[in-house]
Amino acid sequence: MGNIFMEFFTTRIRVQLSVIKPDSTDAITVHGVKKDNYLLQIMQQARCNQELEFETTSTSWGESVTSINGLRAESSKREYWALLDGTTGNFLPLGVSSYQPSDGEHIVFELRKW
Ligand code: B12
Repeated sequence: MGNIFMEFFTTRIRVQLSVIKPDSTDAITVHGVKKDNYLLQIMQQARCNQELEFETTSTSWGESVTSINGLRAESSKREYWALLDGTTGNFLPLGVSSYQPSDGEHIVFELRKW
């Protein structure tokens, strides 16, 4: 039942996003994220705040990130936007439309080659 009382009790979390480009790094913190939101929804919230720009394409695995902050991954150059855990440096196990970050998590988008 989505009434105003439910909204009041919704747990909010904070997620840090970093975008690593060849010549610069952009870092933002997205506040007031609803717990259990997918990473894609958090990115959309950051886009609403005009702190992030991105594009995705639909695939059988969900949404694939193709461009961030004006930098497009060129598959002809074997480039892609990798999604990394900022603490461990490990790859996230899921794409942006499946992964649900937890409170205080730091996510890194890095342009890489395969
Ligand atoms: C090769 C591959 C890649 C290559 C694709 C480029 C290429 N041309 O080779 C690269 C290295 C780019 C890649 C990236 C990622 N991948 Co990948 N990838 C695969 C793999 C091994 C084969 C895909 C394939 O070629 N299928 C055959 C073709 C004919 O089918 P297709 O649907 O057209 O394939 C395309 C999509 O699969 C897409 N793609 C590949 N990986 C992913 C991941 C996501 C989340 C999405 C939406 C699309 C996508 O790229 C393919 C080529 O265009 C699969 C495992 C598998 N066996 O399917 C994992 C797999 C799909 N990838 C996976 C993951 C997690 C990722 C990343 C999120 C990893 C990361 N943390 O950065 C990123 C995507 C980030 C983003 N930008 O959104 C997971 C998805 C799990 C899930 N349920 O979400 C899989 C299942 C591997 C696994 N078991 O963990 N991947």
